[in-house]
This record gives sequence, C-alpha cells and structure tokens, in this order.
Amino acid sequence: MASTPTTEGLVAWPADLAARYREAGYWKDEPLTAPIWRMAEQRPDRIALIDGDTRIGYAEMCRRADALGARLRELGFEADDRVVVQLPNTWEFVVFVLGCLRAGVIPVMALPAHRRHELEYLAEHSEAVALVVPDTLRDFDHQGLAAAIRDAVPSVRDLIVLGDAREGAIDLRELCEPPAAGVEPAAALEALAVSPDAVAVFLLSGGTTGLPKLIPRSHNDYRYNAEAANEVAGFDEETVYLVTLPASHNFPLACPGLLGALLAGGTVVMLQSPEPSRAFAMIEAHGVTHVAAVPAIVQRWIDHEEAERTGRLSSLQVLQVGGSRLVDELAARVRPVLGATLQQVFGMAEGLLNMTGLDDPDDVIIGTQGRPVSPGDRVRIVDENGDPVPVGGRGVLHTEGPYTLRGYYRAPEHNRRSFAPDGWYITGDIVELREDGNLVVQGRDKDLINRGGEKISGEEVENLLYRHPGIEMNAAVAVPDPDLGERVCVYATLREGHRIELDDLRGLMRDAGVAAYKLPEVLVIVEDMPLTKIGKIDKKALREDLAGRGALRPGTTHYPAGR
Ligand code: OOB
Repeated sequence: MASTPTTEGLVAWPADLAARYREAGYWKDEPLTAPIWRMAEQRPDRIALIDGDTRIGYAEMCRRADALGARLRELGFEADDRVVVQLPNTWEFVVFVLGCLRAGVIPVMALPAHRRHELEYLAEHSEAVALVVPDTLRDFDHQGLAAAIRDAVPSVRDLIVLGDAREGAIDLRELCEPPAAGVEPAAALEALAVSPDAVAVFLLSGGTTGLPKLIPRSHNDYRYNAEAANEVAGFDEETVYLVTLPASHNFPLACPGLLGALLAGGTVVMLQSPEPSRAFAMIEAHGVTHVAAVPAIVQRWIDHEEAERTGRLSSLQVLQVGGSRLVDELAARVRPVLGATLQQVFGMAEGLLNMTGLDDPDDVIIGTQGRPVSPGDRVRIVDENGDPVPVGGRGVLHTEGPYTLRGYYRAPEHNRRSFAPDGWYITGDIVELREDGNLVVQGRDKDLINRGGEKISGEEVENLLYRHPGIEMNAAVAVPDPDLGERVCVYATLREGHRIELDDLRGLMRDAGVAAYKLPEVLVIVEDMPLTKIGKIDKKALREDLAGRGALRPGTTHYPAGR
C-alpha cells in the first residue's frame, strides 16, 4: 500500500527566511549525520556509545548504523517511510535512529510510557510502516501490544523487536550487526542522498489538544538545534554525556543531548533509569561530564547526595535542568551539593531553546530559565490583546527561528490556532523578559498539566472520562505537588444515582490503554460546574477552588460535605 508522502502534511519555512538561515550558516545543507560519519573516519576508535558492558567506537557505530539502514532497505523500507520507535535507553536505540537517518526512514519518537491509546494513534496518524519495541519491559508485553496494533492499523507491515522476536517479527539486534565481510553499505546509502530539508524525525508535542501532535524536524533544523545547544552547553570531544531521561524526548536527544554529544565527537552513556544510586555509579565509572534531568530527579539526586555523601560526582561539570520550572531553592543547592554547574533549559519539542550560560552570574543561573541559544531566534511577549509587553512585564511568548516549526504535521486546523498570522509559534508559556535578556517562566496560557516534565493535555483526559456513564461534566486541572510540581486533578459533576471514586476513573483510562502518567490522581466531585459567560467550563475558577482546599493527597476522592 503506497502511503501519502510526508511532504503533503508539512508547512515549509518562508523562502526568504530559509535563505537567511543558509546564509547565516545555521543550515548546512547536509544530512544531520554527516559530521558524525566524518568523526568515524578521523577518529575511528574513539568511544561513541557505552551501555552496560558494551562499548562501541565511532567507526563501529557508523558501520552498524549503515548496515541497519541497508537491511531496512532490503526489507522494503523506503526513504520517507515512517516508523514508530518505542525503545528503552540502549545502544540499539542510537544505532537504530542513526540507521534510519542514513536511509531516509523517519523515526516517530514515542515514549516508553505510551500504551495502545497513544501508539495506535501515532501509527495511524503517521501512516507508519513499522513499530520498533522491546519484547517486554517492566513486566509489560510491548511486543504483544505492537502485534495487536499491526493487526489494527493497515499501514503497519513490520514489527522490529529488541529482545526475543516472536514469529513474524524482525530481530533488532540482527539488524544492528556490523555488515558482513565484503559488504559496503555506506556507499549505497550515501548514493541515496537524503535531502537536508527532508524530515529527520517526528517529535511529539506536549499537546494541548485531544491527542499529541507530530512535530516535523528537518535534518537542517534539528542538526542546528543540537549544534547551537552544543555551543552554549560547552559540549566537545571530551564530553561524556549520560542519558537517563527517555532518549526519544527532545531534551536528551538533541538539546544538546546524545546527538549533540555525537556531533561534537564526545561519548554517550545510555542508562534506563535516573534512580540516583545507579546514575551516580555510572557517572563515576565513566567520568560523565554532562547530564540532563527534570526538577523532580534533581530533587532526588540532591537528597541522595546529602544523605549518603557518595562523593561519586567529581567528574560532573554540568547539570542541565528543564522540562518544568525548577524552584529557586532547589536551583541554589545544585552547585553546593552536587558540585556541578547548573544550566537551566527552557525548551520545547517545537523548537526554541533557552539556556542559562555556564559563566552566568548566580542570580541568572538560579533565578531564570535563560535566553534563546541562537542569534537567529526571535522572541516577543504579548498581552491578551496581542500587544507587545514592555521589558519587565509578563505575557505569552511567541517565537520564530531557524529550528522552530512552522506547523504541526497534518494539522491545518490546529495550526491556525497555534501560530500567529505572521507564522510565529504561540508557545502558550507566560514569561517575563528581564532587562538582561533572560526569560523567567511565570505560568502558562494553555490547557496542559506538567507532571514532572511529562505533559498531559487536559482535553485528552476529559474526552476519555466522558466515556464513563456517571460523568455529567468533567475538567482536568493541575493540582500543585511538592514532588512533581503538578499532578492531574479532575473536577466532575455526576449524573443522578451515580457515585464515582478516583479508582473508577483510573481503571477506565487504564482499560482504554492510556499511558499511566496521564491518569488522574485527585478527584473532586462538585454539585455545579462553574461556567464562563460563553458556557465553557471555567478552569480558572476551578484552580481557585483547588487553591482554597489546601493540600489534597494523591489517590484521594473528595465529595461535597454530606454526600
Ligand atoms: C521540554 O519539551 P516539551 O515539548 O516536553 O515541553 C515544552 C513545554 C514548554 O512549552 C514549557 O511549558 C515547559 O514544557 N517547560 C518549562 C521548562 N522547560 C520546558 N517550564 C518551565 N521551566 C522550564 N525550564 O520540556 C524540553 C525540551 C527541550 C529541552 C528541555 C525541555
């Protein structure tokens, strides 16, 4: 079955901007992978990847990726085919993604926590030809689920499995084997000449609508994303970068992430969990210099180091923190306790990256989320009427630049709302621009819950909960949480004769195959839902009501007194 070419759902950069980005040298008109392959020629034996006891040099990594790319072609994968990738942090993830980039196959970056609800949608929406999954992980049968999705989604032809591939599935490790003697896949792949303007990867939006949107990132723009971040984060050949966040997320993938480390000629260490004792052991064992984390992890690392005084972090130079707001008190403890320079990162899968500089004064490093990493980035802050806010004021952040999308994939209607008439991306983040050019994230004007860096769309949760016969109206809002920053709280009114507990709603969502992090953790039943003048649920009023209730523990249901 011939699928629709990717180009049909894309919004291109305007020609004048594209010309400017080329002239300025942001876009190098080469495949993203080119500098990595050059590194393999210059320094073949330098270690590129470490995963447990496995150590892979640059030349070997590139040979394996080329062999994988060539094998995909033999199996019938073509340039522009989409593949949903859901893999743990392993060396095979890196070889697979690089092999796809070389062969022009486009990875769709799912998260390990995704389940049927998300994966099926991603496969359908991208018309993926294959899924790549682990056999099982943390007792979950990913291979079984992927097989069910293959049966349900017509475009999906193949399953590629890390671990024991069952009948009819392709073994990822076999695909990753170096080429057989006498076979030279590199030249054949180079002859394919992947266009630098082609989509390199699809990232997922945090999503404020029913389902996540796909974000096309081109070879030109995504490579620049990583290279611009490299400059500000100080990545070079000496860098040893530890991946503990899910590698398919933009932050550890390319901000600068593992791609930045490889583009700089450094070493990437893959680890499947950010649990402090394991992560600290890896940092010590491999002399890790840079790592990225979300604030909830930083809290655990600081607590662990304060309690254990491990002294295992002496190699660590930079701790990048982003994904959700790092509170100033925690920020101030990073250097004294962990001994590393804090780098705040306020980024988004859509593009724009803001970072504090490594040499910035303490008040900037501790109290701001930094500034755009590229001179080509443009930002403006506007009030409710769309008028510019003066320096020092607050408003919604809009941006455009050499690595910020111009439109979500195949989402024309959503694009009309997410982009200003002049094409700038409306981030939905409420920020303050300081005199010194640094941004401080103050809140947001978007229907999203940020659970320790994991983004949950209110609308997606609400749509699912309307499947419950007892729910009359419902609204998902963020409840503040000391560990994760926010958790999902659902307000609901009930139909006559129904009584619902939190666990009923969690069960419903679990049965629908929804990723666990999206499940509500607090349920508040109310007699009447507050409505706005135009009859929409008034979430602002709900947030105020929530604030008045004090701390609500996760796992609790709250009925009005007397019910
Ligand atoms: C990162 O990317 P996404 O796409 O998962 O989420 C983007 C949103 C931002 O619009 C903002 O609302 C929030 O996450 N956010 C932050 C933040 N970093 C991201 N809010 C407050 N403070 C921060 N430091 O989360 C992401 C992508 C690349 C690098 C780092 C994070």
